[in-house]
This record gives sequence, structure tokens and C-alpha cells, in this order.
Amino acid sequence: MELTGAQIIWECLQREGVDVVFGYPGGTILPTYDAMVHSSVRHVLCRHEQGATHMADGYSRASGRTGVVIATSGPGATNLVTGLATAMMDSVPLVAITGQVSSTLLGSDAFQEVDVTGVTIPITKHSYLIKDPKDIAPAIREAFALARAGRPGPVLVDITKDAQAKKVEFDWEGSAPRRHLRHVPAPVPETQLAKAVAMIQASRRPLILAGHGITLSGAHRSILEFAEKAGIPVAATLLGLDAFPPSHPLFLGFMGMHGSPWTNLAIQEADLLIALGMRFDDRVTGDPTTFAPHARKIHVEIDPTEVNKNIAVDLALLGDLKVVLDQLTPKVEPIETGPWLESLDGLKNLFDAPDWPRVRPGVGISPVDVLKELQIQAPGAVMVTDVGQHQMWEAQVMRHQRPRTLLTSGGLGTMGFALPAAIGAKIACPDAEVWVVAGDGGIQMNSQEFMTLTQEGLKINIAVLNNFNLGMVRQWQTHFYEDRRSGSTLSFSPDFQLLAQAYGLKGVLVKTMEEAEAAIREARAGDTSTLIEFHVDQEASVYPLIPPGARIQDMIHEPPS
Ligand SMILES: Cc1ncc(C[n+]2csc(CCOP(=O)(O)OP(=O)(O)O)c2C)c(N)n1
Ligand SMILES: [Mg+2]
Repeated sequence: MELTGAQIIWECLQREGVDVVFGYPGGTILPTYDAMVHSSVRHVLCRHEQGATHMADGYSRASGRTGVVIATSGPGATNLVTGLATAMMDSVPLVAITGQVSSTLLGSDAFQEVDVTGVTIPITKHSYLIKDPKDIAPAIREAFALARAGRPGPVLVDITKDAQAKKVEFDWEGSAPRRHLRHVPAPVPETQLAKAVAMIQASRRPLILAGHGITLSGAHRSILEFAEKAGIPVAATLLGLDAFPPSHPLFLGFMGMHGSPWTNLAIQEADLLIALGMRFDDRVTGDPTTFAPHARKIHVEIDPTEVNKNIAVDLALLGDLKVVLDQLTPKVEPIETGPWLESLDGLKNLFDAPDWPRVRPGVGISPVDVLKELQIQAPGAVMVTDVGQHQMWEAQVMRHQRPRTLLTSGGLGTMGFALPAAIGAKIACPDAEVWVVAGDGGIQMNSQEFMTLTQEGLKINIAVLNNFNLGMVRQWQTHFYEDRRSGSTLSFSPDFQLLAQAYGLKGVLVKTMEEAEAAIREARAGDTSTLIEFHVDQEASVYPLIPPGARIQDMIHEPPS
């Protein structure tokens, strides 16, 4: 069957099972947009290519499917960069398709020519430049296989305009990806498993560190069975918070720079760490030379380059987390962890766990109280958070009951992520209740996507915790720069009610907790997406705070006097 390159693109997307693409057109991708007219794939016209990339990312995080973004060359392609880097850092499978100037113009600084395969080398798993229509199907099929193989991530396919326009024989079968990319997880050798079992049985103070890999490999049930059988408590990274039932007696909670104090202290006292699909980020370890000094370490990880990168480990089990855990669990026997669990309960009592976190009373409502109210009213919602103080309070307060119910930019910490990612999540899971939690700073990055939300007829709600500050920056200035507030005060906020209305949303301003309670209730009940602006305490800070690079035990619990 003879098809144009553009028709082949849509044929491949359909056969890969893609139901929606997020995009924005332009000159060099026009043949593909023209061929889209005859495709059954839904196209969501975004308002900015960065928004489109975060939507594809949110779609993938919420559903486990591969997100697809499409853009033109030059400025369209460079607008993808932050979104691709965000997905790369958090191992989110994406395929980006960009138009490129015609092959005869390549390298001539043609209008809207950018070497996007070059630009994206460090922020994609792979990038292809396709100049011949017969290479389109193999590249797209390989891109989907690569995005999902091993540790997932984004892949970019840049296709010249002439390759999109020319006709060629379409050969789906002959374009199958090479065999090594059709990923079949291999089991871990028995000798390695035996070593792990021996280390686990010898331990008295073991601790599981649960990361994003649990969600990515679908290992929720497997980790639960493993932890319960052996009797091992579980601490979670930011992206691992929805990987374990939060009310389970073995769940300790959030670790790292703003994690719960008892969780961090447990790491320092443990005699064995079992790291599952996490990568010992500096926000988790603080000073790596003093991290978990008494613990032997087992690292279960799919990406060999992560092993011994930040923290040296005693044993690495390389492979798909679910496969490894399902091999391991039948071999472990319950460990005598009673005294260890009792001592952890003691630590929790010391820090008043049921009431944690608390912030000092200040002027305006407490951001923590707003999130506690949201937790009461919308306990099953998919929470999509932006980056800053509100993100950390959300992680401390909210209990994420099911996998894929906390979507946040962990590795890159991308402000402007939440709104578009939430739109992608809602498209992936139309029946889910979706909330954005954002700051007054971050919501102004990518706020143009409010229009996409209304255009697509979607209902999500947006909580803007307005502290009239780049709060997290202000907090670091308070602690590490003698409170000199250089460039961190946002005295000018838009009228968020009018902004919401301008885009067809409902806008509500809230200044008391009574108003907060009612506004959340009404936003959930209504049919229209609602932006609630909460005027929160401008001086509140997130505690504990482990200063960057410091020892875990040096965590700070209050503002400097
Ligand atoms: C794109 C981007 N630029 C800058 C930063 C650095 N940064 C991290 S948190 C933060 C402040 C965020 O302010 P806001 O959105 O109001 O949230 P708050 O901390 O006040 O809750 C900034 C500027 C970032 N993470 N991302
Ligand atoms: Mg703020």
C-alpha cells in the first residue's frame, strides 16, 4: 500500500494504540496536520508546546500508556525541551514527533530550522532525524518500543517536511523494532537472590525505600506482599508516595529534605536498606557520606547506571522490579522486626505523627489546613502538584490511596507542570476527580492552558495557594541568606477570579477556613472547572528542612530566630 510519509505517521500511531495526541501546528508539520483529517486519533490543540508536552506526560503518568506530543520545527520544537527533560528525569514514556525543514535545506539555517535531535540528546532516551519516508514507520515503531523498554523515558522523532509529503510503500510488519527492544524482563540469577535473602534474614532493623519504579513496573501488589511477609516497614520518595497504602501499619511515609522526621531518622538507624526502584537522589540522601551509616544496602533497579552512582550498595539486583520481587518474596521468611517497629512507633509519637505537619499560626489561613480539608473532602482524587512549598505540604499532608494518584515533577522540579499535566491526566482518566495544587508563581507559567481545558470540555479543579511569594525561594533566603528577599516577592498577582472567568472557568477567592470548606465543596459539586485562590500565610515555611548537602540528623524544625 502506497502512502505519504504523513499518512504513515498516523497509521503507525493508530496501530501503536494511540488514542490522543497533544500538539500545535506550524509550517514543517503541515503535511502531517493535513493527513490528520482522515485519522481517528484525537488531537488536542494546546496553547503552547510546553503545555502539550506536560499534557502528554500527565496522560502517561495517570494511565501508564505512552504519551504523544506533536510540534513544528524551530520554536515549536525548542518549546518541547522543558517537557522532555521533565519526563526524562521522572522516567515517563513519551514519543515526540516534530516537523523539520526539507532535507535539501538541512544545515542551511533555513527558516525555523533548529537541530532538535542535537538539542535533545541529553534529555531523551534517543532522537531520530528522518529524511526518507521509508524510515518513518521503523523509527516510530522503535520510538514506542524504546520509550517503554527498560527504564521508560521520552524519545523524539524529527521528520523532514519532504519525507512527510513523499509517497512510499507502507510496510508495518517489515518495520518491527529490533528484537532486543521488545523488552521481556529477565529473571535475576538465583545466586544473587540467595545473597539478598541472606542479608534480609540477618537484618533486625530493615527498611524498604519505595520509589517511582514501583508504579512504573506495576509492582504495587508485589511490594505489599514482600513487606508484609517479611515484616519490613516502608519509606517512600516523593514519586513513591502513591506506591504503598498510606494507612498500612508498615507505612512510615515521606523521606528526604522535607520528609517526616521519623522516616528520615529511621533511615539513619536502619541496619538494612532495600531500595526499590529509587535512585538515591540528593534530595533524599542529603550528605551521601553520612547517609544510613549503619545499613547494608540492596538496590533493586532496572537501570544499571543508577547502581553505585550516588550511594555505594552491597548488592544490586538488576531487573524489572515486579519480576524481582515476585522471585524474592517466596524465598524470604518473616524477620523478627517487632522491637524495631516498636522503636519506630516511639519515634512517631515523639514527633506527634497523627497531627503532623503543623505550621505556626500566621496571618492568613494555613496552607496545611487547606490541604487537610482537601484530604477530608476529596480523599480519592488524582492530585497534580506544581513545584514549591505547596508541593511539599501536599506530599506531607495528603494520603494517596491508589497508584497514579500523585502526579508531580520530582526530578526536574518544573514549575508550570501541574495545570497541563492535570489536563492530560483527566483525558487519560475521564472518570477520575482531578485537582491541581499550585502556587501563585507556578500557575502563571502555562496558565494559557486554561483555554485548552475549557476547549476540551473537561472538569478539573485548581487550588492556588497564594502566598504572594515564590515561597520556596523565600524560605531558602530566610534560612540561608539571612532573610534577604531578593527577587522572590510576588506583590503583583493577577485577579485570579477574572483570569479564571476570562478562560471560561469559575473563580473563587477564599480568605478563611469556613470559606475554604464551602469553596472546595462547591467546586467538587459543580460542572464547571473551578479555580480557588486561597490567601494563605505568606511567612509559612516547610519543615523539617534538611539543608542541601547536610546530614539527615541536622534537619531544621523551625525558622531562624
Ligand atoms: C521553571 C522553574 N523556574 C524556577 C524554579 C525555581 N523555584 C522552585 S520553587 C519556586 C517558587 C515557587 O513559587 P510558587 O509557585 O508561588 O509556589 P510556593 O513555593 O510559593 O508554594 C521557584 C522559583 C523552578 N523550580 N522551576
Ligand atoms: Mg507562592
